[in-house]
Amino acid sequence: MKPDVLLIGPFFEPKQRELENLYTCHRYWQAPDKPAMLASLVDRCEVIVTSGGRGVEVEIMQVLPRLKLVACFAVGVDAVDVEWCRAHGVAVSNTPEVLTEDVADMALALLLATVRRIPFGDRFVRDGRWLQGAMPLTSSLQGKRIGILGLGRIGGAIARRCVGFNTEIGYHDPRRNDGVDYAFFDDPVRLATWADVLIAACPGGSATQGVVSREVLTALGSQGVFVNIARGSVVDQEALVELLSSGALGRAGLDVFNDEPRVPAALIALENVVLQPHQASATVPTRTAMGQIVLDNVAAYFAGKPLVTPV
Ligand code: 8YV
Repeated sequence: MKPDVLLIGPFFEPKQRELENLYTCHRYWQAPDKPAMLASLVDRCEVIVTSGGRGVEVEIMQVLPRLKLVACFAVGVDAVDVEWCRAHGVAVSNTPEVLTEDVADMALALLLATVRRIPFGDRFVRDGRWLQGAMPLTSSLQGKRIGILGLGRIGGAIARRCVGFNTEIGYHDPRRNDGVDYAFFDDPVRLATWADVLIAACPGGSATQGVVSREVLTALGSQGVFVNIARGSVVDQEALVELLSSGALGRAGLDVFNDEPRVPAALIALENVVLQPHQASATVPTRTAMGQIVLDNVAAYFAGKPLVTPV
């Protein structure tokens, strides 16, 4: 008898298939009668697997008294109530490190695409407008001040790349890092006032909800660039759209949004933004490695061994 696993939503298909070969997986998102599926698992489901975007509701976890592990296909576990899990003896695992470099690459890709107007230039060539004259000049990244919000693994990898682009680096983080010589700012508004570019690289969740506030975006200013590869929740999205529309904020490169995959029409209409559909970790090698970590954590749990990457 293979152990049961409740799969809340789909994840990287080849690794999901491996999981489904090893365990009796119950596809929650496809269940026509979800309460009936949960009821059938009450006395036997010890493991939930879910993606970062989907997470899992407390209402689901609390009907599974034997639940012991929520294995998350993501580094960010803000869609899982980790406090609730802790209080109820449920471990949570994530997929750190393997995605750091790809996510940092996306931050730089969005930054360059935004500052140098790469999508605009691409359309300019395709639409035949080059034949009528040269594309307008863009601003430059050279010598700019980059403010990084959250100097964890991903923020650190972004900073290392920014050094190679001849920029100056500052950061705000709850913890000052004495191992680096980037300028530290004890407050996001002060960081944004100093910076030409603000990159959000902090975790999502209640602690960072709206940390990129209207005040922060206003401080970044009409020539400022905002890049978000963190979570939509870290920014006041309404203020972001408003300030980009009025020109009070210069440009933005966004991989993440509130209420994905829905992106406000007002944002889509803007020419001064570059948009991505939450793609930062979405490469085949990284998603393969993330999926393997999910499998390793589930295997460790059923083997009675310590989890590979507990949160
Ligand atoms: C994934 C992510 O896109 O790891 C994270 O926290 O945001 C991404 O890698 C997503 O969570 C996969 O479901």
